[in-house]
Amino acid sequence: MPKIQEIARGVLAGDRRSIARAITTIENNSPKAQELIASIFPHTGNAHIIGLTGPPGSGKSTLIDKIIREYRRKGKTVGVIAVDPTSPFTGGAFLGDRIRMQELSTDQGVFIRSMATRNYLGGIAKATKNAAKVLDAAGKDVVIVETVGAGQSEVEIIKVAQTIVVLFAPGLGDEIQAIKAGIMEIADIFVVNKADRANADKAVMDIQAMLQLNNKEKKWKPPVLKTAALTGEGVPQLIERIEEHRLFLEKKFERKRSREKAEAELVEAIKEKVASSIIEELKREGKLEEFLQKILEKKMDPASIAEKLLNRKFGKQV
Ligand SMILES: Nc1nc2c(ncn2[C@@H]2O[C@H](COP(=O)(O)OP(=O)(O)OP(=O)(O)O)[C@@H](O)[C@H]2O)c(=O)[nH]1
Ligand SMILES: [Mg+2]
Repeated sequence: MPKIQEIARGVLAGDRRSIARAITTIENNSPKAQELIASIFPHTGNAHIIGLTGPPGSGKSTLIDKIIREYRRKGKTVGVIAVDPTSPFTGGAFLGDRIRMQELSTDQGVFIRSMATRNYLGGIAKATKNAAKVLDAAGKDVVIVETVGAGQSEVEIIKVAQTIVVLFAPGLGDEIQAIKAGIMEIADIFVVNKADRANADKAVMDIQAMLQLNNKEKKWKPPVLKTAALTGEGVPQLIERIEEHRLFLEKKFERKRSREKAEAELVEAIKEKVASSIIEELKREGKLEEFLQKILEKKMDPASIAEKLLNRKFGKQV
């Protein structure tokens, strides 16, 4: 592996191998990852980051394939991060994605990468965010993050996006119920895919009914669109709405959203740094087990221990 600064320079030049190496560095979460992010960070903030989530099999990958082609037709470059919950070696869907996307992977304006959730144990949201930063710094105009909309961790992952697209397929009524918590509130655009199937209109109406209950006071009214990803029908309209949302953010909310995002990122970074430095210290002193034992024996609660440790580290004023 070349040095981090070399990788960073390669990323900024849009070099594919450097981008791949940068993301691998992030996946390994070594101290080098931070050095890398620090050096590319000033060059981020130009890409439009789109999150696309939905139940398994709703057609996310098929749709992304068509979205990429549409953006390419418009002369825009695209990066994709597919956060895949299945093993990269046995997952059928992943294999399908691979074959479909292989054709696109010879296009220099496209970069596609799968990241398997099992490797991260909770850190996947951070890894995804940083991988998106790499593609942003590499000059991609659009970065798409694909996740399977299932639980809280997916909500965390998808929050890295500026525009969140939630995909459904007709007849997946139960899934609509299952993922509606959390995801429904943060969706900017709803898509009912497989519009070629019966019940597509019913699914559109179901979502619209749900939105009427939820979104009364929002300035951006999430549209509900239909697509047929296999044929590409409805994709240009979807891109139009995504662009509209981007302009909406730029005009009205971007500063606020970015500020909130900056704050959330800072809080996250502080938490991580403080926690790991205290835990490392306890490990070095051989005291970690002692404190864990206190919790297990109900002699002290975790919050009180945390306070004690913070006081010790920073003095009483904390
Ligand atoms: N009839 C119909 N089938 C579709 C459409 N879009 C996708 N499919 C099919 O639905 C299946 C799942 O598509 P994928 O794109 O792999 O779905 P996904 O949401 O990425 O799936 P996971 O990544 O496994 O969660 C495939 O067999 C697709 O060919 C569509 O518009 N109409
Ligand atoms: Mg997929």
